[in-house]
Amino acid sequence: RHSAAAHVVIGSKNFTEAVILGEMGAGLAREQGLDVEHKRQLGGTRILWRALENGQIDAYAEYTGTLAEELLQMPGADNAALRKALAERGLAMTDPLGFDNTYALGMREARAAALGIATLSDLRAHPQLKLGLSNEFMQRADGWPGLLDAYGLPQKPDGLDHDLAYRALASGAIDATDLYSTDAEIPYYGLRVLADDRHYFPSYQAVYLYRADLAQRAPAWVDALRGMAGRIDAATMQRLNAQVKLEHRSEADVAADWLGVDAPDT
Ligand code: PBE
Repeated sequence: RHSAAAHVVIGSKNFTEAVILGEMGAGLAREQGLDVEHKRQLGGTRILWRALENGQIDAYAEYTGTLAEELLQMPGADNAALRKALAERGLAMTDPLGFDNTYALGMREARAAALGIATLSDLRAHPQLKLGLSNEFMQRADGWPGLLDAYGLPQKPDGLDHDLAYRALASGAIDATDLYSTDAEIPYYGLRVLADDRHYFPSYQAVYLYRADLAQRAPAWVDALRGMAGRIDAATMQRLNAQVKLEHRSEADVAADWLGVDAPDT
C-alpha cells in the first residue's frame, strides 16, 4: 500500500429499509477497499439531504417522489429534470434500484371491512376515525397537509413514530396510519391498503444520491452504486425488510447476505 484508502461516508434515514440500503452501499465501498463509515439513522429526510449538501456524507438512499415534492420542490418532475436540478447542486443520482416505496394509508382488514372503507375518498364519511401518522408525514409537502386538501378529509390526526404505528394499529389504539408500501408489516398483519383514488401520491422510486465529486474521489464506488440499478424489486425489498423487522436480524447481516459478502465485524 503506498497510500491510505480513501475515506467515504454513507448515511441513512431512521427506518429499516433506509438502513439496509445504507449497509449495502457501505458493503460495496468495502469491497472496493475503501475506508467506509455508515452514519446510520442520522434522522429524517431533511437531515440527510442537508448532510449530503454540506459534505458530511457522500451518499444515501432516497426516493424520486421525495426529491420532487419535498426536497427540490419540483412537483411532477421526471427523473431527467431531477438529475439536472441535482447537478446544479453538485449532486447526482443512480438509476432506479428497481422498486417503489410509496406512502399509502392502511387499516386493519376487519375494521376497514366493517366500515366499508376501500379508498382514501371513503375516509371522508368517517370523521370519528383515529389517524396516527408518522411525524415526518405530518409535516411533508407530499404528506398530510396535501392529502387533507386533495381528499377533503375531516380527521384530526396525531403524530407518532413510524415504528410504533403498526403496534398501535394492531392494538386498536389508532384506526389508520401511513404505510410505506414495502413495509414487511403490511402482509404480516394483513392490512388493507386504501386505494389512492385521486392519485395524490407520486411515484417513489428508490435511488442512491451521491455527491458529484465522488466520481473523482471514489470512482469505483460510484460505479458499484450505479450498478445497483434495477437489481432490487419490491418483493425482494419487502422480504429484506421482513428479515430485519420480523426475523430480528441486523441490517448489516441482511445486506451482506444479499450482496454475497461476509458481514463486517461491528
Ligand atoms: N417514502 C415512503 C418515505 C418513507 C416511506 C419512501 C416516500 C421517504 O423516506 O421519503
